[in-house]
Amino acid sequence: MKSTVRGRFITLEGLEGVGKTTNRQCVADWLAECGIEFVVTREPGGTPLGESLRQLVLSAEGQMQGETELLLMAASRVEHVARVIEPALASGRWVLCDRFLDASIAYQGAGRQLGVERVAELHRLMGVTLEPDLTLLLDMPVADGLARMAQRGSPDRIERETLAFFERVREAYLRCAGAAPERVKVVDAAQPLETVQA
Ligand code: Z5A
Repeated sequence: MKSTVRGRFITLEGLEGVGKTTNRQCVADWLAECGIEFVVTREPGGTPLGESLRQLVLSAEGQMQGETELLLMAASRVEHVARVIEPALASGRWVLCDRFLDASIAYQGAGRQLGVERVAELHRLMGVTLEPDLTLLLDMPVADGLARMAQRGSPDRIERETLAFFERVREAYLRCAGAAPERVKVVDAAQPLETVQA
């Protein structure tokens, strides 16, 4: 009997405006050219409940406790892993995901200053132990990413955060890359798009 080879899990990470969505399409095109079956998805989101949670967490008016924000991100992730990511990988399809746990480490752990270890521990308690096989971290100076975003429509609740918040997020992402260099590959996202994609 033919056994199914487990798919690979690829994530895209980085600050707003670094080009995750743009480059996700490039990776998807490359996988298709290679004849690999894959699923494209995102966080928060990726399931009907996850998309509702995304709407709630990004568009809420006024203040939200950092812990509440973390729990909503994590709730979306639990559903996503169980209903979309794990089944796809088990059936041999690759998964290309716009943001995953590293985003909670960076935004809630460092940006909101809830503590990186606390975020990791919460996920362990919930049984989210899945790690990407490859993470493409698109990195560029915070101000440049925000300038790209300024050309877009009105910012969501998190996009309205301070420069200091985003600097903490960027530093945390770079620390993740330093701690797991075989998994997390840093791409200089300030370069022209063709260079980034190459
Ligand atoms: N969040 C969190 O806090 N905790 C978590 O656990 C998770 C998420 C999972 C939603 O994420 C928010 O949720 C996000 C983090 C938080 N909050 N914020 N703020 P998202 O991924 O959906 O939203 P985003 O980060 O704001 O992504 P985005 O707005 O779609 O940006 P992007 O995908 O990185 O960039 P893009 O849309 O591909 O490109 C932006 C523009 O730059 C566009 O006009 C491109 O044509 C242009 N671009 C791209 N690359 C280049 C190059 N190389 N040169 C020139 N111009 C370029």
